[in-house]
Formats: sequence, structure tokens, C-alpha cells
Amino acid sequence: MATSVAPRVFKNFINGEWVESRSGKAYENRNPANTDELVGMFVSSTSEDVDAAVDAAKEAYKKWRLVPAPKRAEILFRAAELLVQRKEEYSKDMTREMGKVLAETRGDVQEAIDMTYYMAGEGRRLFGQTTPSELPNKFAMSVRQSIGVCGMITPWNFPMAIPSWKMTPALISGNTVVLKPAEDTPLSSYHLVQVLAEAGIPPGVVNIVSGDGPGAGAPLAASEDVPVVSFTGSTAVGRLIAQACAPTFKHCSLEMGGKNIIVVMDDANLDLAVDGAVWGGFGTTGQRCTAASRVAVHKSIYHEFVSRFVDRVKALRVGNGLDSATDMGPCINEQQLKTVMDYVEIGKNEGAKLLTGGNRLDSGIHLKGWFHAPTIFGDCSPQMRIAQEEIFGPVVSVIPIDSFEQGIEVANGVPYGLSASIYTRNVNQAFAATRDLYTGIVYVNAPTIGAETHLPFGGTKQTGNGHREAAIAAIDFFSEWKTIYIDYSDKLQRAQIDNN
Ligand code: UN1
Repeated sequence: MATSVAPRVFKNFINGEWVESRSGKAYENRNPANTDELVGMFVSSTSEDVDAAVDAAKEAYKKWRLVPAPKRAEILFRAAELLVQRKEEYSKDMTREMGKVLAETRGDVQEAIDMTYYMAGEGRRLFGQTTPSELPNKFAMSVRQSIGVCGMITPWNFPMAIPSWKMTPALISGNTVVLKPAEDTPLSSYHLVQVLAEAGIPPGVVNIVSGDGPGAGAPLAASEDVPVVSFTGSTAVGRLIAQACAPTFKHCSLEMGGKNIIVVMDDANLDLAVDGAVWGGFGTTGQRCTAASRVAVHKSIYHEFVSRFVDRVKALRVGNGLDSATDMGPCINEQQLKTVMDYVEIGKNEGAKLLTGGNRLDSGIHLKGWFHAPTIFGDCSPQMRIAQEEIFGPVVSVIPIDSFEQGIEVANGVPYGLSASIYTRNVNQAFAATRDLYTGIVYVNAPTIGAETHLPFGGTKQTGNGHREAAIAAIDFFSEWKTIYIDYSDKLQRAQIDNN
């Protein structure tokens, strides 16, 4: 059924104004749970729009970097307050454009609120160090300095939280921002920019240009006037961004794939482990970089665990995330659904045992959306493609293991290193796991998802390039250290020489 209401039309935000694309082109943002529903029309930006946004951000930077950080923070505090007031409205809009259930989109908006308050608090910290000089009558300290225009390219799975992870630390550190939100979910990023604008962010300090990767993302990453690029998305695109940044040595933060694991030991609380595997594997339809797409289970409890896990997953209700009876929403788009279906075929051909799901859902309430049944493969070997490659959908591969050591080996035996979890009641094993799992995030007796904003977020190996988001780690990325020496001795003092 087509919607009768006129579509909402959204524009770019450049230099404090909502403006059309120079090209005059726009694209449709449709609900993945019901493609008849048009969420809104968004600008298809080109390099000209990106250049205009970058120019505005470059000009605005001249003044913004000099605004005292506690004053920048006041704007962030006001923006956070507006998000609190509009949480329900923005969450509903996010479910419409992204598909995840309302409880989860409320969590996404909440994560943006948490991040914004946290970074506002940093306005009165942004600590550096003071330390004694090795020479008399000389003072030494380090301060954080801003860098300039930060280009941000963000994904569709956390369409408000992830832009907030990038924008708020960049802004509090004194930088200006050009954001290119995911093509599938521009509305939630637009809302975040809207509250910042209403909270009083000066013109040009925050700019948003919607559109696709080649049209808008690529020129942003390549722009000579953008010294910092922060990207979250696929490993393939991350590689392109790194290449675009290399010629001028731009600071570049990449947050990419995962093949996260839950290791369930023989002494685990099984009910708890099953709860964790269901939420970690199928929350957000498995479309999290932190999703638990592998579960390694000790052989002595394998059958018991798998039978309970399958029963729980069979009972998940798939549908429109705005319906309170829904447990799991659709895939984001047709392409993502196709990827999931391709991996199901790959799993079958590799000899994994399909325990539940494995099919698209496309009749009744699922007729108009990109739905896939929650799917579990059992008896997987660690080297199967479904146990090695990121699927980014509702597919979990269960791998039998013999021992703790094998669990760690399987966990670490993938090209990614974002998040890993172990369920055990043995404190020695738990601590050894926190030491030996080579990932950026480790959970004990909790699933692989659920990171909090005041701790570093990111991963090892091909998940990233060594940076972390959120927490003080984000400030570290969006600022540079400046070391300052003040000699008040009134004579030449040579370090390493005159004092030895
Ligand atoms: C992601 O997995 O893409 O830790 C981001 C979590 C959320 C963020 C996830 N706070 O699951």
C-alpha cells in the first residue's frame, strides 16, 4: 500500500543553512520493513557540494578553534538535552529508516545522548600534562591542539550513535566537521545535526552532505582541506579511504569488520550463555560490527546448548520494528539480504548443518521488506567461510571445541579482532581469556555487544588501524599533542648537555 502523505524532503546543511544539492538531484530513503513507505527524500550530493561544505568548515575553523572548550561544551550540553526531549520521535524515525526494533533505536539515540554529555564534560578537562623540566628555571607541559576540518563517513547500523562518537569529540577538541552519513540512514544523522544547530553551533562548524560513497564520500576523503578522516564501515571501503588518505598523510581512523565470538565453556551458566548468544547474534538482525556471528561451544555441553539455542531462535518474531511484538527487524536493503542468502548457500555447500532458518521471509507481513529468517549453522569447522568472513546479518555459526585452549585459538583464528566473549564460572579461565583473546573488546559472561561510551571502542588486526573511538581515546584521535617549553632562566640552556 503506497503512503498518501507527501514525502518529507531533507537538504544538506552547509554553513548554517539547509541547502539543495548543486546538481539538484535527490534520492529516496525507504523503510526496509515496508518498501512502500517513503521515509524521505535526501540530497544526492556531488563533489561540488562536498567542496562547499569543506570550504565552510575551513572558514569556520578559524574562529571555532579559539572558542574556549567549556563554551563549546555548553552547546553540546544543550544538544544532549534536545536529544533527551526528542528521544522517542527520533527513535521511531530511526526504526522507519533502519529497521531495527524500537527498543534498540531508543538505545541508539541514548548512546548519542551519553556520548554528547560525556564529551561536553570533557570541555572542562581536555587534560594535558605538566612535568618538571630537566633544566632549572624551565617549565614543560603538553596541551591538546585542534587539527582542522574532520571528514566523517558513517554506517547505517548505528545511524545516530556512530556519528555522535565522531562528531562530539571532534567538536569539543576544537575541530569543524563535514559528515557524510550512510546512504540508507541519513535521517538519524540529520536529526543529530539538527539538534546541534538548534543548540547554537556556529555556521560552518557542522555540515552534513548526504549521498552515496562514490559521489560524496570519496571527494570528502580525498579533499586537500580535510586533514582528518574518520570512517566506520566495510573493510573494502576502509582500504579505499586509507589509500585516499595516504598521499598527504591525513590522520585516518578506520573502524571496520568483525567476526566476533562467544566461547561457551563446560562450566558456563547455560541459560545465561543462551541468552547472550541470542542477543549477541540476532540483536540488530546481526547487523553490528560487534555481532556474535560465531559461538564456540565445549563438546561436553554442545548438544544441550545447541538445542536450547535453536529453540529460542525459532521463537524469535521477525517483523516491523515499530510493532512491539517484533524481536528482530529486516536486513537494511536488498543487497544485504542477498549477501545473507549467498552465505547461507555457502554454508550449506561447505557442509555446515543448517539447524534453523536459512530462508528469506517474503509473504504475509514480510511481503514488502528485506526479511531473512534467523539462521543457525551447527557443526561448523573454524575454517569454513561462514566461520571466517563477516556476514553482517542474522546468521550464526556454531563451532564445537574440546578445550579452553582450543576456544582461544578458534577465537583468534580470524582476520578481525573487534569483540570476543567467554562464558565460564572459572575465575582463572576468565582472567586468562581476558589476557589471551586478541581483540579490542572482551566480555566475560556477557555477549559481544553492548559497549559503553566512556570506554575505548575498536578492534585489532583488520578491524581497524590502531585507533579507538569513544572515551578519551576519541579525543586522542581528534587532537594533536603540542609540547611547550618555557625557559625563564634568561640564558641558553642546552638539554642533555648543560645539566650533565
Ligand atoms: C557496532 O557494532 O556496529 O557495542 C556498534 C555495541 C554498541 C555499538 C555497536 N554500543 O553493541
